Amino acid sequence: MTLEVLTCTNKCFPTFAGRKKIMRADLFQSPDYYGVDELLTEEQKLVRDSTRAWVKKEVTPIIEEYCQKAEFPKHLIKGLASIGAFGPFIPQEYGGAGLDYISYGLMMQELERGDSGIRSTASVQGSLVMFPIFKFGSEEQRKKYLPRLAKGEIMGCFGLTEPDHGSDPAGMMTRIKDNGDHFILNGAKMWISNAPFADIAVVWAKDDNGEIRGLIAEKGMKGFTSPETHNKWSLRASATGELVFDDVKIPKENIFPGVKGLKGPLNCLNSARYGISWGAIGAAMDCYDTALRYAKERIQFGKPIASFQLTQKKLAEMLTEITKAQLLCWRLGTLKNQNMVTPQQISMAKRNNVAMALNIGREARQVLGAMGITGEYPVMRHIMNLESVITYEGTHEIHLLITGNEITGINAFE
Ligand code: TGC
Ligand code: FAD
Repeated sequence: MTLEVLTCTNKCFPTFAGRKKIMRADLFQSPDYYGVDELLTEEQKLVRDSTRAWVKKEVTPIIEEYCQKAEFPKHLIKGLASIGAFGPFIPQEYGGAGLDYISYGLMMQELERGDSGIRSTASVQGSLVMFPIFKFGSEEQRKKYLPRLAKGEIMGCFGLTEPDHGSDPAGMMTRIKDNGDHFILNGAKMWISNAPFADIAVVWAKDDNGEIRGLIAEKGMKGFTSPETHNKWSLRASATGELVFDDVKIPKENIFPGVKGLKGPLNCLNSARYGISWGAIGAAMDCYDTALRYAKERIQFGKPIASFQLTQKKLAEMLTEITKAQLLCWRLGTLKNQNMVTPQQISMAKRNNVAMALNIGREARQVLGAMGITGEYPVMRHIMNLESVITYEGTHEIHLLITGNEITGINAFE
């Protein structure tokens, strides 16, 4: 950063306050080293560009403040709905945008370029709440919930993880007991995104036969509470909470008729993990773009730090990894559009791209020196967010073991 571009005080020496005026501006430019844009349709580019414009206008100006005060910016819900971020791939007859999976991925990329917490809210609403209702729900459930979820009139959350069962959801303790015309739900879910403000929860619980069933619990049902989880250093602009069920009466029409077993929630995770593979590219691109601009402007030893070979190595490696991830996702999206993608291919992309983004974030922060630890730049916030993203939706280790199983035919979980 040169003295000339600084807004100086009238004594004309640089101050932190003077720098802040120019640092917060969102000057993001997306890297596209291999011309991946040429592989996209006009509609896909339109979805990407309009989401990017919305993020620049609505998310970037406010996200740091909400992150600092650890609050989800609820006022963005209507805007997210208006750009079609809730269930982009759900057919239009149920209120979705009816888009293809590359468009969905690009939308998640742009939202996570703004903040992982904003992408999380869209992922949960679309892939973990609307998807299971569409795929496993009755026609009555689809008509009752999907259009309102798409419009953001009601918000949902997804309860799979429990205090004692994270990577191993098959061991879940939450139970539904048949009680004539309804079930009685007991148990607790933990680390649930959007739980504190969600109107409905898609919950996974074992029935009297020990089979995993999916159901819709509604806020206001007696015995259902959702306390917020505080003191997070990560994903601070996203609300996380518990779901506690104490003898909650669940009407039988709230059970999903279309699925039994762990494959129910895991199918939802395939859709959300796919979106995260793209989302991570957004966070990585923002860190790279910030580091590149800073390195060209910051002068040390009389020249831009971008002129030092060690800085160039960092930037060149960042762009290489982003380019590889872009190609991985484009191919993954093409397979998904053809209904040919496997859960194992999604695991590979989720694992690779989140780790890639986290590494790029850490390198970018180094390039920014001390400025990298401040909220004046998005880099530290992205790093902190990605520490959750590498754990949720299957940890880095679990996805490696899914790939290991596929390669060797030997299941490390048994
Ligand atoms: P396993 O015996 O392998 O499988 C049980 C049944 O499920 C089927 N299956 C799948 N089906 C669809 N998609 C997949 N990806 C599937 N993986 C397995 C399998 O064929 C079998 O079917 P069937 O018919 O024979 O019964 O199960 P396991 O108990 O050994 O566990 C496997 C393991 C460890 C890979 C899995 O449980 C796992 O992925 N664990 C990680 C848990 C996880 O990802 N939790 C995420 C919680 S939600 C969340 O984090 C949201 S964050 C939201 C945000 O803010 O974005
Ligand atoms: P554990 O399963 O206890 O794992 C701890 C460590 O042990 C990890 O490093 C793991 O990789 C390792 N490990 C476990 N088993 C093995 C093994 N077999 N081999 C090698 N290593 C192993 N869940 C939901 O259901 N809904 C949500 O909306 C949701 N949102 C979340 C939001 C945030 C901010 C966070 C942080 C989590 C969220 N989760 C949600 C929970 C998330 O999915 C779990 O945290 C995740 O699945 C890991 O479970 P765990 O934290 O219990 O870790």
